[in-house]
Amino acid sequence: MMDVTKETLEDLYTQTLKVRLFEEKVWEVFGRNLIPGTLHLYLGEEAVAAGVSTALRESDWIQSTHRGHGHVVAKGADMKRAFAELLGKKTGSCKGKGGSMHITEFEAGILGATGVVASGLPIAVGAALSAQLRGTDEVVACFFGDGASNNGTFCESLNMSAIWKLPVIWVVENNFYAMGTPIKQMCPSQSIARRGEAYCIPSQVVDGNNALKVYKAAAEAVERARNGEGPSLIECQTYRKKGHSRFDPADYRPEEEEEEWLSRDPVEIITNLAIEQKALSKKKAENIRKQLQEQVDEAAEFAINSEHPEPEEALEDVFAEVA
Ligand SMILES: Cc1ncc(C[n+]2csc(CCOP(=O)(O)OP(=O)(O)O)c2C)c(N)n1
Repeated sequence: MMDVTKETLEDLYTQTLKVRLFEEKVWEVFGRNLIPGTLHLYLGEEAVAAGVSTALRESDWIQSTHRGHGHVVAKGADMKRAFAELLGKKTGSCKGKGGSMHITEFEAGILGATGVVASGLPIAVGAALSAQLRGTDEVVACFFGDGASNNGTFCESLNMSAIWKLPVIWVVENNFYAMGTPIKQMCPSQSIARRGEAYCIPSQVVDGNNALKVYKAAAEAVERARNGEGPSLIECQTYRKKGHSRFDPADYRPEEEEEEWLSRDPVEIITNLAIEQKALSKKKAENIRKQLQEQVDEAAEFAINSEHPEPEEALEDVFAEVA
C-alpha cells in the first residue's frame, strides 16, 4: 500500500471540505430563489473529486459532467466566477451563459462540464490525444456516472484510449442511480470496472466516500498515464445526499440503503483519518474550515452582487469567426 505524506492528507481534508462548504452554500442560495435553471448537487460525493484532483497537477486536465460543481472547485476553479456562473451573472466563468452544468476554466485545466450525459468522454479522448501528440506528460481525468457508462460513447472512448495508450483516467462515479433508475435495472453485471477490463484497461473499484482511497487509486493511474502506459479506470462507489436534481426528493431509494450510506460521511471520514495520522490537529482543522467558509461566503456575495448580462450580449462568444 502506497504511503502518503501528512501534506497530502491535509490537502485531501481541505479539498473535501471545500467542496462540501461550496455545495452547502449553493443549496442555501438556491433556497433564496437566486439560481435559475436546474441544479445537480454533488453533496455526498465530495471524496471523489477531492481524491482525484489531489493526485493531479495544475497543468493536468479534467472533463466534468452535469454534476460538476465539485469537480471544478476541487481542481481549482475560481470560486467567485464559478458561483457567479450558477447565478447566470456576467462575471461567471462562461459570462453567465452556461449555468450550473457548464462551468469551464481552461486556465485551471478545466475543459468544461456538460449537460449531455456521456458527451464528455470523447472530449477527454481528444484532449488526451492532444497531450500525447504535443509530447507533454499531461494527464486528463474524465468524470462520469454509472448511467453514462450505458451510452455508446463509453465503449468507443474506452476502446480508443486503450489502443492508442492515451493518458486518460476514467473516473466512474457509481452512485447506483441514473435519475430514478437503479443500477440493477441498467447493468447486467452491475460492475462498471469489469467493463473497463473488457478493453484491457486496468480497472478497480474503490470506496468513493474515502478521499484517501480515491487518491491512492488516482495517483497510481496518474503515474501509469505519465509513463505512457495508457488509461486506467476507477469505479468510485458513492452516494448522493440529495435527489438527482433540485426538485427530486429521492423517495425511490430504500430507507435502509440511505441510512447506511449517509452514515459514512466523506468529510467525517477524511477528518478522522487526518487527525488519527497526526496530519492535522483539531485546531488546525477548525482554522482551515473557517478560512474556507470565508472564501465560499465571499464567492456567494460576489455572485449575488454581480450584474446580469445585457440581452444584446447573448450571441457574443457563441460563434467563432472563420477567416
Ligand atoms: C444524452 C442524455 N440523455 C438523457 C439525459 C437526461 N439525464 C440527465 S442526468 C441523467 C442521469 C445520469 O446518471 P449518471 O450518469 O449515473 O450520473 P449521476 O446523475 O448519477 O451523477 C439523465 C438520464 C441527458 N441529460 N442527456
